Amino acid sequence: MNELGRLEDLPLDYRESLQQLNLVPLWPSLRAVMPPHQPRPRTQPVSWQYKTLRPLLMRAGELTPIEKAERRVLVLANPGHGLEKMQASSAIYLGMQLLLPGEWAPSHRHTPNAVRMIVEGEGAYTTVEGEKCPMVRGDLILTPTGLWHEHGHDGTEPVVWLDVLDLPLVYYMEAAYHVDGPRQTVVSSASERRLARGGMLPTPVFARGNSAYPMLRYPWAQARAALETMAATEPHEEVVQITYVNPHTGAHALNILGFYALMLRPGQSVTLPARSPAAIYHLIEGAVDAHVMEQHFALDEADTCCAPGYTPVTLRNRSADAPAFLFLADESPLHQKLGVYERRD
Ligand code: GTQ
Repeated sequence: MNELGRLEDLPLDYRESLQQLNLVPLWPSLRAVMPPHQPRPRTQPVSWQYKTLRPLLMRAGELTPIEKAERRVLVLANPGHGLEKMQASSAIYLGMQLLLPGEWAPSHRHTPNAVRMIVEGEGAYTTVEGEKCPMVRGDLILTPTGLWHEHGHDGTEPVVWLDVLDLPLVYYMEAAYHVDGPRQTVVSSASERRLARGGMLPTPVFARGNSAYPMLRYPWAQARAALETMAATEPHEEVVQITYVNPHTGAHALNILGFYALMLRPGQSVTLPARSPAAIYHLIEGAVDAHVMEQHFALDEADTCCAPGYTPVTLRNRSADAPAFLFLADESPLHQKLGVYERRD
């Protein structure tokens, strides 16, 4: 590959003339914006230990009342992007949110899509567009773009969940904004029960237009049971994984980020192939070693790590007699829709 001309090779008066007219020569920057064969991600392999993060989150509970925070969140920021950017990867935002008993995080809606993965505690709920979704450890709750959502807590212990948003992408698009709203009236609950039978959908004849997001809560008990059934009935399947989908369309549950649950059999090790999207790994249950590039992360329950795209990730269950369960989020739907998705074996 031949060397391209540098900016310094150009006469100063020429560079100044270009600059004054808002013009830039491509060739000095061409290799940087499109490096040979594969990108150079800013996203670094990073892990966040729940044990070390939790006391700081609880301290935020003492330092900042919910009225002063609206959402009391510590953002899991990737230093490769600069902490102030609040990005785990180019498209993924991660935050640990704390709600204390009796607290209320008021209703709003925004353009970025969000999901919650419940980490700890009982008695909290999110109301999404009038549907009350109880928060139970391991549940996945969607708050898709534009839908009203608010969080409440009737229990007695702190509740913590992991927020996953496509905020960095929507912000980059200059399309991120929010609107505050009044407290919602609860009109329904349990979309997950209406839609819990695989291959069979409710078919109302006289109902009007269905929501683009028919299922808002994916209970962990059902996801875990699906994984255990898959592991038992498909013993030769190397990767025991489910994708959270929209049950009406079979497509990813949200448009931009993909969400999955993965089970490692006792003692199992799997290497997920290099794919273009970045991904995050959050341990719901068990003990797992994650190997990303030159980094080794010993994940315990509620720990989270991230991996850039274009790199394989090895996951190993450290227990020889118990399964391990992970929640994954990645940028696959975005890459697939844009036609840039790749797998490299
Ligand atoms: O709970 O609505 O972590 O609006 C960031 C922005 C959570 C939320 C975040 C949000 C929320």
